[in-house]
Amino acid sequence: WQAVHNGTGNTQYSGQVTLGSTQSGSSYNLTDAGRGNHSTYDLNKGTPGTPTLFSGPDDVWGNGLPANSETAGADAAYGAGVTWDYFKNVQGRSGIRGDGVGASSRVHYGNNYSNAFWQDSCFCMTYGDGYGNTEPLTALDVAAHEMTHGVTSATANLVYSGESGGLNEATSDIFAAAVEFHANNPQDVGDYLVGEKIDIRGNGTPLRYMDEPSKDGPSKDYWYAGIANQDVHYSSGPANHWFYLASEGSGSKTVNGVDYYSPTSDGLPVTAIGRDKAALIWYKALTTKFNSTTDYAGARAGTLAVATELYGATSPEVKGVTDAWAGVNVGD
Ligand code: ASN
Ligand code: ZN
Repeated sequence: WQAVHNGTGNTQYSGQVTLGSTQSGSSYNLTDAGRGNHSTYDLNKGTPGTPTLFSGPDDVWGNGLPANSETAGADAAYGAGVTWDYFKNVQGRSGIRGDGVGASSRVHYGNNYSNAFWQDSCFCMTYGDGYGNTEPLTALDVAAHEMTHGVTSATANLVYSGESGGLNEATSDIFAAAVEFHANNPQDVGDYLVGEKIDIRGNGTPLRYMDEPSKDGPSKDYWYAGIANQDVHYSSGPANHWFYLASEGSGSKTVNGVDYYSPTSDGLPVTAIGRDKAALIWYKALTTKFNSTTDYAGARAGTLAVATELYGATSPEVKGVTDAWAGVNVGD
């Protein structure tokens, strides 16, 4: 017989958490029946290898340390669960496709693999264990980033190159931040940094900064003609920056103990509309206005259309969205 359970995850990045699991006879496995049967598998360094569903005699997963092979599974399962809850409870979306069906997560991919990725073909996320100083890629914001690629594929399906590719990447960073804030986990507070815990550069700095994307080196703060030729992880910068400006406003601010400074291309201030409204506007634009070839001008038009429908043409929200786009050099 099978029963829905709540197990205990001892994660590397997010402390001790509750994980949805399934009891099958005298053993338990990491299939989350409360979230569309999302299942978490061990690739055991295979590429792709044969995935093994995490299972065992107790309902305790990992010990908080990467040397325990269950720990990455606990982090990945937690990230998928929190992201599921965010889209369901905040945006009203049941699962990546909106059909209540869970995806799957696969950890311990390959040897020294310092990345994570989403694939439509398997409806799954895959995580490496990292190389050198890099930690396993299973941090909460990385999981939310990858799972959001699934949502983007199922909705606007933004082509993964040119400006639409930058918007695709930004969508994953925007909801990575929104999920991290929503999780409200004291071990892993919400921030406008991406990948701050995995140390992918080996010097303790985050992978990306949304308040001023160019702090990472190659990411762009502002739109310019020709930005489409950049890698999608750099052309995402203006949209990430738009989300920060709309959420928190321009200039200096400290949020959850993290100091930010967000400039604008025109030097004019942006007044915040708040993170929840900015995320709602992006979600509705993604799912009802954007299409596969939406570019920055189209993202501006789509978000303004949503904000106008939700709050009215003369609302502070429409002004905030407009000013945040002007702040990243996207005008009419
Ligand atoms: N981790 C990367 C990403 O999700 C993998 C890729 O380049 N698609 O953006
Ligand atoms: Zn991505």
